[in-house]
Parts: sequence; C-alpha cells; structure tokens
Amino acid sequence: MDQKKRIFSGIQPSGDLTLGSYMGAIKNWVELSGGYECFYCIVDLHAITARQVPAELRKRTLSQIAQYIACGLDPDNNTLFIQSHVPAHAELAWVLECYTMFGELSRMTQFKDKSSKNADNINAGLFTYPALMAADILLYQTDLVPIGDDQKQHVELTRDIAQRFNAVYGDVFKVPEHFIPKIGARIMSLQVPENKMSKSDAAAGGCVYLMDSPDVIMKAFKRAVTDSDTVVRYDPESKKGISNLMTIYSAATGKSFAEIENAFAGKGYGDFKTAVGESVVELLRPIRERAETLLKNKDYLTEVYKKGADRAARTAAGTLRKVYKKLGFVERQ
Ligand code: AQP
Repeated sequence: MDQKKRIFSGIQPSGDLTLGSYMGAIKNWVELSGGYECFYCIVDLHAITARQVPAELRKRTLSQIAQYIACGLDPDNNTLFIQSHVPAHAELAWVLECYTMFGELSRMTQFKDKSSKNADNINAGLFTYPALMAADILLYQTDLVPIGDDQKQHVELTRDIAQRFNAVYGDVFKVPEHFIPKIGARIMSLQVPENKMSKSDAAAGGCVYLMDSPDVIMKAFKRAVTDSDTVVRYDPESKKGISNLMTIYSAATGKSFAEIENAFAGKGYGDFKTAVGESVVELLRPIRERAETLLKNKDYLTEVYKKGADRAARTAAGTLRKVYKKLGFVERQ
C-alpha cells in the first residue's frame, strides 16, 4: 500500500484560538486529516517572540490541545503535540537560519507588521521566526501545509530554503505545497474589518474566541462594524465589514455568497448580523462543550501530548540525523 502523504501545521499559543484560527486553519486540518498522515502542533517556541505571562501560556497551551481535539482532531489518527517537547525543531531551526538570507527575512510582511506594532520588542526571534517555521515543516518531510493566507509567504520561503539546501546536499527535504481554503482564508476583525482577526489583538470586540459563550458571541456580531449602505452584498473592496460577515456565514453554513445575498435581499443588516451570530453560536457550541469536558481530564490530555511528542520525535529524528550527516557533523555515538 502507498504511504499516505504528510501534513504539518501549527498554531502558536499567543492568545486564545479565534474564529480566524478555526476557519483559516483547524477546520481544514480536520477535513484533510482522513487522507493524510497529520502532524498538528502547538508552536509554543514561536509564541515567545512576543512577551507571554508564563502561567497563562501554560494554561493556554493545554486548552489549545483540548480545543484541537474538540474541533474533531482524533489523537489516535493525528499526531497532536507541543513544539518545545521535540527539541529537533530548535536544532533544525539553527541549521536553516544558516541557509536563510537576511534579505529574505527582511521582506517578510509579518515581520514588518509585527515589528511596527511592537517597536519596543523587535527581537531576533521575531526576525528569524520563518526559519523556525521552515524547520517545523521540513522535519516531517511534509507534502502539504494547510494555512490561512497570511502564512503563504512563510511557506514560500520554506520551499526556497528546502530547494537551496537540496541543491547543495542532494535530496534531503521534501519541498512542501501550501493549502489555502477557498472560503475563510482571511477572517477579518469584527471592529476593524481592514485588519485580520488576530488572537493577540487587544482591540475589544474584534475577535470571536472558540471558547466564548453564546451571549458574548451574539454581542460581538451585533456590534460588528458594517457600512452606511443597507444591502447584503459581497464586495470586499467597498463593503469590507459585510463581506467579512458573509465569509464567516458561508464558512459556518456552507451557503454560497449568491444564496446569502438572495436570502437577505430587502432585509436590514440587523437580521443578517443576528443570523451570522446564531450560525457561529451553533458552530462553536459543541466545540466549547467538548473542550470544557476534556479540560477536566488533565490525565487524558497529558497522555495525548506525551504520545504525540514521542511519535513526532521519532519522525523528526530521522530528518535531523540526515541533515547533520550531510553537513559533516560527526555522528553522536
Ligand atoms: N484571521 C484569520 N483568518 C484566517 N486564518 C487565520 N489564521 C490566523 N488568523 C487567521 C491562520 O491560523 C494559523 C495559525 O496562525 P498562528 O497563530 O500560528 O499565527 P498568526 O497567523 O500570526 O495568527 P494570529 O491569530 O494573528 O496570532 P498572533 O495574534 O499571535 O499574531 C495560520 O495558518 C494562520 O494563517
């Protein structure tokens, strides 16, 4: 039997998981997981490129594991693990930093965005973040990386790094492809629809979190910024807020934009916002309830991330060993 192709993807525990994390990434991880051998990670090493409160980071990381499972990722069929538990990620990242150019890293839009927002903490880790992400992906000889579209540039750089390394040392790394969903690749803030919904975004009301109560979700949608028009029509240039709500509604219900426009023709924005809010409440209700139950069973969660790290480490070790050998490092006995 042919070996299944591999998927790697991860989310940093830099804040609580949002509807953007779900629609841009996790929903697609679940849909793809049957056909691939999947490694889904909580990339905590990435999270410290911004200052974190240690107790909160620990709590969020555990909660993120529970939310991955609650979203439908069965830990028996998917390798779910925490990045810092597999030291090969940091080891390969160093190697790949030596094969990544300063100019390439300087062109990364996420680095430019994040450094403009955090002018007092433009640390070297924020700059070399894409080399660590390349290591995450390349360690698993990944075929496909499901991401939201903000990460596309990083996966393209990963491909360049892999090809550069392979050109010198032979066929060491699989050169991965990205997978970006047709609907939900960039969910925008409900308050500033020009900006991506980001879990570390402090702007009140802009994010919907997977663990939010129905009440909080409905309030966030009722307050969502729209425009002075009254027509529910998809036009991401001049109707950013409404187009974002249509994207969310479409991803939550499977309805096309044309079906949504027809269903709300002649109705006001109030009815539409309520319908979007209700669709998200129903989408997230089972996830939140399942995650709450899982979070009461710490032993089970420990078993999941322990088993995940063991499995991931075995695969990662093979790639790292090959890389070290190619580089000319004396093999450890
Ligand atoms: N708003 C979004 N719409 C669609 N996809 C999104 N993703 C994140 N936000 C959206 C996708 O989720 C995956 C995990 O991303 P990440 O957490 O590792 O990094 P990020 O892209 O920097 O996410 P955030 O929420 O914006 O984190 P912070 O606030 O810490 O910077 C990726 O596939 C991403 O595309």
